[in-house]
Amino acid sequence: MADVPSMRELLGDNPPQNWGKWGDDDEVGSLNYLDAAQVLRGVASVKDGQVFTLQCPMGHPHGDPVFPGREGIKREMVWDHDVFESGQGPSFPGGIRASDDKAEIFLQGSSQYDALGHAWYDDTLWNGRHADTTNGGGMSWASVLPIANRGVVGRGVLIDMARHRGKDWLDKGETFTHHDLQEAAQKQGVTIEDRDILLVRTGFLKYFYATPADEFYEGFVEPGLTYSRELVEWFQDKEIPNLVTDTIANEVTADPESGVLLPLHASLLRNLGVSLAEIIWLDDLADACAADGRWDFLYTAAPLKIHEATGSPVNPVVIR
Ligand code: UVW
Repeated sequence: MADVPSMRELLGDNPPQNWGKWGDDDEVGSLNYLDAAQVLRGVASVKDGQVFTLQCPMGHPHGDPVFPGREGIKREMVWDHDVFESGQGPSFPGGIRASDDKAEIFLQGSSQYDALGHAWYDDTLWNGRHADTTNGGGMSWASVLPIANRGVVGRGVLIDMARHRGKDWLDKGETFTHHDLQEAAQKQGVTIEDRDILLVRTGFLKYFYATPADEFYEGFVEPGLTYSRELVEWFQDKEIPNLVTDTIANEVTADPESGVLLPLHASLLRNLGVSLAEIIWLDDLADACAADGRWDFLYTAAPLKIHEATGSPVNPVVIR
């Protein structure tokens, strides 16, 4: 730990940054790139009318994939047949009965969008606001609500890194760069265009569901994109609004060279305002894309409108 540099030391004093670009009060960041022209570009990539929903189920019998320290949904029935039969349920005129349940969830514990204020360093969040805006019971700045209000719609492009490397899933800690993404894109016959919503499949969720939890979490380190200033500049130059992956945290868990944890959360989310969507199921979509060789589509997503929340469950819908 003593040898690990601080985030500032890793990213430098003048990292690529979009603070102020869309005004001092902006809370959705690079989603601003998704203007009407981008929506229409997404619509233009719909050819067959195939629909895919990308959420992982909450409460899967195998367990839910979550970052260590979090738990999957805890759901319980409030009304069921027995409750009514035992006379403990309400009695409604005419005799109608209903099932009802409630849940305790980590808002970052399922397929999710991160709020732009979700991760920070040097006490400062997206757009330069102080991290004390997370105090007091909720996020008074850059919560997930502005993203939920806005919605995410545009042309999505899927890069299948697992398929590219001939694997069912990438290994723990296996990394790749924007050069690898472009190489895979070229092999797939698709171009990552400016302002595309970038989906990257590693197969790691497939590994999660195929593996006992203790094996999956042992020495927890996911595969993923690895930090370099050049990679951040590539995101900036291409005006990527949203990174969507089938991993729990969108990037290799710890930067292999420095040991710094989640530097892309700092450099993409905090500094550029790139939205992060995590734990997104991409396997069925990838199979369909591989079958007909079309890797672009209309991507739509809207996290839940939860006041002052750090993130929210989401079920993105893709139409191709
Ligand atoms: C952490 O907050 C640690 O990760 P995530 O953004 O994946 O929820």
